Amino acid sequence: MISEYADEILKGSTLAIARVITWLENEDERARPCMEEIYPHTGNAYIVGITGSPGTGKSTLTDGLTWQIRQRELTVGIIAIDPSSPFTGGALLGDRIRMTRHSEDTGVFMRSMATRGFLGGLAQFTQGATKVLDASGKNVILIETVGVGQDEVDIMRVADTTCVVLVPGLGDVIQSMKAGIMEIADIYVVNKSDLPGSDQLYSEIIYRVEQDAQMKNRKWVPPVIKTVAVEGKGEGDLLDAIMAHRKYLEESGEFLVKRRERTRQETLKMIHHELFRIIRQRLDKNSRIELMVGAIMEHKISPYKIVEKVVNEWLPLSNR
Ligand SMILES: Nc1nc2c(ncn2[C@@H]2O[C@H](COP(=O)(O)OP(=O)(O)OP(=O)(O)O)[C@@H](O)[C@H]2O)c(=O)[nH]1
Ligand SMILES: [Mg+2]
Repeated sequence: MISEYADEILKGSTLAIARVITWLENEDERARPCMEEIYPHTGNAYIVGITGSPGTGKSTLTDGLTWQIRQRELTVGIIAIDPSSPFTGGALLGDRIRMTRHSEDTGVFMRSMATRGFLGGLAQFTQGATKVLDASGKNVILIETVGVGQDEVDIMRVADTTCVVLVPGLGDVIQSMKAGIMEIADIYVVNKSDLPGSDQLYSEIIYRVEQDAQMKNRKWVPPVIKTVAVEGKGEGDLLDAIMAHRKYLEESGEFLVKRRERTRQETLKMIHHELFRIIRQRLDKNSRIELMVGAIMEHKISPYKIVEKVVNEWLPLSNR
């Protein structure tokens, strides 16, 4: 039964892909044996992250980029981490994307995923979903995520190439470029280049990028690509830039270094997650955690002592 799903995924069945991604989403235990079986068939897809503030046109760009990739006869998997933002609202986004021109194309799998009410770690879910799409034979996987917080930085670590989308008129560009963007951006996209202020934004980013590259002695200087996603303009250039970055990574050897580091982080996170899940389950039993919290609140015991006690139950000092 379970390996049937693995088989179906390897054959590219949309139904099986959707089912197992739902398992991952719900932290359903049925996902694990399936993931184990498909794992040997992963590692072939190229993973592209697309991030930026709400409403910058990420979904429109993803759609155009998908079209460009399909023109080159490659298949596409899309994971959109839906911000459930007040701008669009959770359900709407999914509906909108399903209505795009790719909905009939079997070479494209699209999954929109709400952050609201999500059980597990988002980054961990994204990693899993990416592996499912990878094993199903999708050549390129696009991950759309909103914002530039720590969550997004974690999600973007899954990507081989990360595109940061900026638009004129948001006003917080300099601020957001300081806040971690420069660490993750391999390519900058100035979308909505039809709007006033886009030339200025473009020059500003180039200036900052070059300054940063010089200061940190970067070998890859992120290119800045102008697009008008609503008119389908510039997306071919964007795809060329992504391919150029891929070539750079592969030729410099950074590709393997990057993927190795990712594998290390993923493995550590999985161990962390699983240990925590087990301990959490036990602590929830008989409301033990509530008793502990009560005792801490009454200052009968310190949280430090509790941590020591709990850890000692599972990993006695003599074993460490
Ligand atoms: N003028 C202009 N509008 C654009 C362009 N690209 C997208 N838009 C519009 O910007 C709005 C937001 O586009 P989306 O693609 O939904 O943006 P998003 O970044 O995915 O939004 P969230 O997922 O809600 O963060 C829509 O109304 C688009 O039509 C562009 O190049 N120029
Ligand atoms: Mg979107």
